[in-house]
Amino acid sequence: MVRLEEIFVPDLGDFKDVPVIEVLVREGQEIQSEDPLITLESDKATMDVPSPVAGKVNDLLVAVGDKVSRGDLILVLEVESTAAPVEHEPVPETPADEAQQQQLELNHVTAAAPATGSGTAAAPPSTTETAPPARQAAGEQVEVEVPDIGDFHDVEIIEIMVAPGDIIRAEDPLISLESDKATMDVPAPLSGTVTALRVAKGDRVSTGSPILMVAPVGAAAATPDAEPQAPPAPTPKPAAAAPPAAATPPARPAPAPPPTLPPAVDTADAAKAHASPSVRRFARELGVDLGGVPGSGRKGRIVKQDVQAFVKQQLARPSAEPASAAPAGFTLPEMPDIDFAKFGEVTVQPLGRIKKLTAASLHRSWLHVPHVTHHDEADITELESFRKQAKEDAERHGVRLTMLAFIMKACVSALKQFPSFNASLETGGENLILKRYYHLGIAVDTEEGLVVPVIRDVDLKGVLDLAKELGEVSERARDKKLTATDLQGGSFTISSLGGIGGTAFTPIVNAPEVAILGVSRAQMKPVFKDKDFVPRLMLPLSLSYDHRVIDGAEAARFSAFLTRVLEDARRLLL
Ligand code: CAO
Repeated sequence: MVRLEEIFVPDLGDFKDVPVIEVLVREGQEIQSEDPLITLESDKATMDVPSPVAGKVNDLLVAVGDKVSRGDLILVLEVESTAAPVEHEPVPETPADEAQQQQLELNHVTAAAPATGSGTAAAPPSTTETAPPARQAAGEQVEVEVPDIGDFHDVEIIEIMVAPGDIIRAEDPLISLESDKATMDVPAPLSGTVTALRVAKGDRVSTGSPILMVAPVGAAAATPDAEPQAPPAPTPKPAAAAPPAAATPPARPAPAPPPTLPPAVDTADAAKAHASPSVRRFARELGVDLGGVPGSGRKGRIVKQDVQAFVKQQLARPSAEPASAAPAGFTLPEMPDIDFAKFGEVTVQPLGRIKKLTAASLHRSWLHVPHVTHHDEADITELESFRKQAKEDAERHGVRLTMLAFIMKACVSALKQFPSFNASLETGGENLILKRYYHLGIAVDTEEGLVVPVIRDVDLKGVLDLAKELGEVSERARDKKLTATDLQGGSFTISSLGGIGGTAFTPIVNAPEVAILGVSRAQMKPVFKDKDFVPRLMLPLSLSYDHRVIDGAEAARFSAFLTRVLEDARRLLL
């Protein structure tokens, strides 16, 4: 048995004729208590109107653009007749659909008071949504903290998705953190209104750092003259799910991945876009960068329909249109989901955590960085004969002296000569950040996948010390003993496949670095020298670079310099 409940606009304080900027439900949809029904936007605040009861939308009576005031009918809900009775508030007379009135008994229920900024009504505080890491603070507010992010410390906040006055729902992303290896969103542990931010973009946070204050649903933004309203049925919410850690073997069990959030579409323009958390989430689900979506709401606010229209427009584009003509930030259409078992036997092998994190970070670099790879060869005949002589001596000291240690030193010489290769592009593309340190990332192949530990201060260390550290760090990588610190702070990366084989490849820049050196297997080759072909040991080098920062000619000069240093090891002493 069901009964029908009419849901009215609750007390909006002094506000009247407030435009509906979003309708968040449709007819036939099952909704839960507290689900937002519509979003209103006054001159002063944006407010979601939540449902006071669970049920199925029977009749939707408002549309985007309508103007509503207290007591206006929003929709009619089919509610289980066994559902707990809801506190009623007297509402102005509003005729419901007469035919329905004849069929079923109608109850009048006012939606829970929206949590808003100043000047609106508020409901009694709810204490049901204070699960960690949201901590109950003074009065009715809750402090939300960074959840357990594993071994990561001082992780940079690259985006703040909410502002004071925003109404958020549990699981809405609050902030984005970026470590060297991963971007992770911190979701809201509860629904409510953001009352204050405790962080700013660019701040660095760790597990337990305060992020913001929230007035939980039903407890928000009380004003001295506020009238109490019937709160929605309390629904305990889970604690914020911990975001994934970066590609480092965990010293303790890995934190749970974020619930269902797709990867962030995190451009600077998206961060600036004027949109509610629910619209941001909707855009994320579709992979749309809000930075490219024109807003039709007041003051250019982006509403859900704008995102839908944007997607339709993109899908309608002729397929022959070049990708470069796409608006900035629009992400690629999804690949079709194919059932390969239709064509033959298959085995499904789950990807490990490192593989998944590496995939995300490589894909991000590939999409953000315009790559060019410059190929070259260095004559390392002399250097290799020197290495062989020194190798035995090194072995007596327990050190395996491979060519890579020399290549690291040679790279530092080249980076000093060409500082723009030891740099990062500032977000926004206005400045280049030149690094005065020489911390080299070394790609290490492990059973779990690729990891890139960083060897620090390569300029200050000798070749033997570097060879020793290289051996230790690659062993720790393979034994899953790297710490988060081992993976951070690189300024340039080397990926050497020389021990395996190959003549050339195109390494992907380890963004936000701007260049990476790929090393393939050295080979004896006939080289024309002084009117004769002579056998020389040639080392193939593949330098990939960010073309926004480095020109082709600069890359060719860097590469030529590097090969000269490798050809004459004495230059390493300079
Ligand atoms: N040409 C010829 N021989 C080479 C060589 C080269 N360019 N580089 C290494 N070798 C030789 C070494 O000298 C060593 O031989 P000896 O034992 O006779 O001295 C042998 O190959 C094995 O070397 P290695 O690979 O174990 O050691 P390394 O210091 O050269 O490299 C490391 C260390 C950790 C970089 C490497 O083991 C590794 O993991 N490489 C894979 C990196 C990777 O996966 N990159 C792809 C990333 S996608 O862009």
